[in-house]
Amino acid sequence: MEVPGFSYLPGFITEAEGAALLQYFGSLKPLWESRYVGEEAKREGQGSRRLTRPVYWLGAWQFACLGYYSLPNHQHEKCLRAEPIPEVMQSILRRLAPKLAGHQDASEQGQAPNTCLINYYGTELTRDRTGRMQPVDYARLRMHRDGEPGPVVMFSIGRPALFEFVDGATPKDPELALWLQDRSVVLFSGPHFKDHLYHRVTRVLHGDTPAMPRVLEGFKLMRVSVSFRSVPEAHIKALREFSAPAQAQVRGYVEQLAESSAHFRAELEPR
Ligand SMILES: O=C(O)CCC(=O)C(=O)O
Repeated sequence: MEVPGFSYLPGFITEAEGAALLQYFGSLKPLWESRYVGEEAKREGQGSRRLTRPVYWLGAWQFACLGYYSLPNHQHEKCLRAEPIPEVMQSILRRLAPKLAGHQDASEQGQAPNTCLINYYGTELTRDRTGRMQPVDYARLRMHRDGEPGPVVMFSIGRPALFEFVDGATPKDPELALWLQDRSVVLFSGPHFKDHLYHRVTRVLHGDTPAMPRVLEGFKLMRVSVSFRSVPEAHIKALREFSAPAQAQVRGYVEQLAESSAHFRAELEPR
């Protein structure tokens, strides 16, 4: 499907690439971040604003508690240098370059995305009031806009997901809704799809194929999406370059990441 500012490419990712991506997603330990930490969390009620899904960022990590990168006012202390985008993703992005060029304005031509958000959608086994374990479906993403400049590229792996674009004034009535299939790619850009409409994921279909890796205890993974964006390199900083309050906000998360990541272990080492 192709309309100005939106492209949907079913089956763009090959079976071999899909398998390599799944193996890679399974090698990461995603974080289930909260929007508030520390004193703010106490005010809001601890855990009350957990994100709807565990996430992992590559290139630059944007922590929910610091707010996300967006132009023109949220550029500083939003992006912590993260692990590089792996070759399996880079080679799919290289094949997408001509398509991406059609979504880029003159100043963006030739620019490849330098950061991405990996979303892990699934169900969590939670104890109900009687003490029984019940699966709770968290596989959705609230309506939002991505604030980084330029087009967004998204990969979908796993169960089909209902992806919608909505106008903020009429959110009950999607302007575009489609089921994103396993191994598909979406690109969107421009004043209408990127800057005016919001996008969201409202459902992920249950089922057992493709087989998904186990990433977190008590969590059944159903789908993974990767959304690639571009952030100016000058705005991506090491932890020690953040102010003391920003470092304090994210240190607990970086310590968690460091348990399975040499990159984040190095971030914590004194210089
Ligand atoms: O999961 C998806 O397909 C959408 C992801 C998304 O909207 C985002 O990462 O900003």
